[in-house]
Amino acid sequence: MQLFGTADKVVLVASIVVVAGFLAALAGILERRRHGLGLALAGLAGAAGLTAVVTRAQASPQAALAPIVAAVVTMLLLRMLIRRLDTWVPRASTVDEHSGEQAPLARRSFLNAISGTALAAVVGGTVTAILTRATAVAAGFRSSLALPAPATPPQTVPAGASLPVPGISPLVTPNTDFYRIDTALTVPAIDPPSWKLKVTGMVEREMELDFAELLAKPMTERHITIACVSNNVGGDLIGNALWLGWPVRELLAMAGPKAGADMVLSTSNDGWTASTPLEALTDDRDALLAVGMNGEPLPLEHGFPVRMIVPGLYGFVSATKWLTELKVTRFADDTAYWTPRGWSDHGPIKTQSRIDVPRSGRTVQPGKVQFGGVAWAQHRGIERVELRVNRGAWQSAQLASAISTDTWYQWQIGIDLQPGDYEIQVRATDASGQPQTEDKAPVAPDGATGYHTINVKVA
Ligand SMILES: Nc1nc2c(c(=O)[nH]1)N[C@H]1C(S)=C(S)[C@@H](COP(=O)(O)O)O[C@H]1N2
Ligand SMILES: [Mo]
Repeated sequence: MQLFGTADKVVLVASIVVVAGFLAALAGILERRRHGLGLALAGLAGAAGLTAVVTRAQASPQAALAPIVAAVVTMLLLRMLIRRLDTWVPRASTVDEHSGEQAPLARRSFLNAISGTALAAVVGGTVTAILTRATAVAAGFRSSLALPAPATPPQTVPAGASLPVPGISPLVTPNTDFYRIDTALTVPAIDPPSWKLKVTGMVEREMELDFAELLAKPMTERHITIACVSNNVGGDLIGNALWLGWPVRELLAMAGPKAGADMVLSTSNDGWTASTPLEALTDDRDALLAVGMNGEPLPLEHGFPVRMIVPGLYGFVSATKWLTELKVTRFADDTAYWTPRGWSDHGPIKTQSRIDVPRSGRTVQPGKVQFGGVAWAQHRGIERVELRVNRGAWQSAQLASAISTDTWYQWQIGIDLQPGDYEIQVRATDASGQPQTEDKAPVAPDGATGYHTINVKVA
């Protein structure tokens, strides 16, 4: 989340492959030096893997099986391959100058062992695939799921909300283009019949809700723009979707929060947690227990079957995917996943704006240059967007009509530019009249600030 952004999983998996390859080579060399040494290394690696697996929040017996099977298979193969290799090419200490004639046969048996290894890898892979069929099961449930119609339909999207500017971010982000941020290495696979949401903690009545009960509730459908606190100024960790769900406030009203509670700690199936102010879940802003995204069931990677969506708050303090529990509590008593890792316990979204076109570094034609982009200040709304060229006077852009204050706004402006190099900056002002700050702040602990700045060459 901090270092590699959305590439973190690719980097992690690539490093695991490199480290595993290195360890395997090392085990081979050690085992060849001295029988037992390489086996010990394989055993150690297996034990490390087992520890990593069983200390995870959603540890299952099947999960523990993988590192054990892998370690045992590795040790058997290592022993067999080194024995074969020893008969083919005797180790230095036992070299017999006259055993050369044995080589072709020994060589064949070593090659057989290698193909045996390949076969074992295929069998192992198949077994793993069977063990991870849970994903296919969840995907199957998802594709046959019929979402209920909303009792409260979405706000109508005003005709002028989408501006005809080529290259501008679409007003509604398609699911396939929607940014994804989470700590899950493999996407949790939850089949709806086994899903349950618990309401616990400082409540009059603890509650439990299953998926069928949730789908039977009167649903609300709303466009809401969610954003990641790790989004750099000008970054793309933000998206706007049409979410279908049951307002969290209805469930909390049934449970009855006790006096003194000020936070809801939401937990996901994989143990990740978020701290959301109780107020944001009980006021009229339509914080949702979402089951639908842009007219479809939630995609697995966006939280299937149920996630939270809260207008106005960064995802890390509100948008829990694969949701399983809501604990009503106090900020003084409970801490969410990112808080001890250098991030805030509160995360209201900061007013921001972005230039989508032209892209920074582009060369454009002299004359009227078309600029366009998006601005957001969820739950407050945007009043004005302005651009300035080479730090000159601010010029007002045309601001498109809003779907609601909980979504981003498109803007556009044409500016006459003669040949030359230009620095262009954008700033938004929220509906309370507060302009976004020019002061640069990093993403941690509670969101980046500063003006999105691009450079264009006119020629
Ligand atoms: N279970 C779980 N939910 C999570 C997270 C996570 O790591 N695990 N990350 C959060 C963060 S930081 C963000 S910005 C949003 C992103 O939601 P998306 O991946 O659907 O865009 O999910 C939130 N929900
Ligand atoms: Mo995030």
